[in-house]
Amino acid sequence: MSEAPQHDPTRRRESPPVALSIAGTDSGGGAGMTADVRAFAACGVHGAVAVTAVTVQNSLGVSGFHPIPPEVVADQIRTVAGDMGVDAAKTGMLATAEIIAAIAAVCDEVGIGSGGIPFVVDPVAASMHGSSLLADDALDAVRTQLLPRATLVTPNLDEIALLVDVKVVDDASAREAARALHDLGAHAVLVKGGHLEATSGRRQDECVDLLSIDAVVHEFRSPRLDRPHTHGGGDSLASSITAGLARGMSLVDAVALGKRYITRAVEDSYPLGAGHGPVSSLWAAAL
Ligand code: PXL
Repeated sequence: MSEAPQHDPTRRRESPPVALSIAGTDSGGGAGMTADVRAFAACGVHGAVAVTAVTVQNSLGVSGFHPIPPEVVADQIRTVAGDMGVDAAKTGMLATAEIIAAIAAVCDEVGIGSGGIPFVVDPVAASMHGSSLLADDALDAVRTQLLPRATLVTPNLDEIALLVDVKVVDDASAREAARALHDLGAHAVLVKGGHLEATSGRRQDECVDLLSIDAVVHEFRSPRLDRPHTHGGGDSLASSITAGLARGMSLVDAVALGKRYITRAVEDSYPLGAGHGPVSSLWAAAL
């Protein structure tokens, strides 16, 4: 018979590393900062949040979003950084150019990004159902105000096409996309091959992500899992990498952690509602 867990009433933990999610909410609990905070916890990191927008959504899609005033977004970042400190930060849905400008200014103020506190930019443009989560005139703000501050940018193939007008179809175009994103100022680029059709020379059963650091390229291979419920997958990969950076890992080790996390989360993804369910972190529950 297994023994009951021993509790030590005198035990006090040290503060864990802190990661900050600068992102939108998802009322369905699948994506955005809801996914980020779950990934942070599963990867051993405390999650703080600066909410950029409230979305109204369920498994069938996003039916509305309401941006938070830019100064309130900035104040959330300032107040967290000034008290508990931030070991790494990550952006997701940012909604408007004004919010991006406020984030850029406060990041400079508190030392996030630009070679200081690791700063992961996940350039979220749309939901998996195609709803826009970023105003059209805000793309340029991502290019000019976020990428130059980014330790790592984690675009999917659609976001690459929007940001640098490169259609990624193979390894050569993935490297071209990474170079174009470096040219915009990003220190490192993760080109996620998950949506890339298997082409000649590529195995059907794996997806390959390219991590380019100062134009030195590392490949990450993982099994290609055919699952219908992948809502929040991109957010979860970027936030688990952020957790690794908050723990003091190198970029290569943090991306390896992120790949382990997302592979398991997609493997365990579950149906919810009538539409797309989320990737899961429930397997990480130890109790
Ligand atoms: O997965 C991208 C994303 C990010 N943030 C929020 C979202 C979504 C997708 O729906 O709703 C708030």
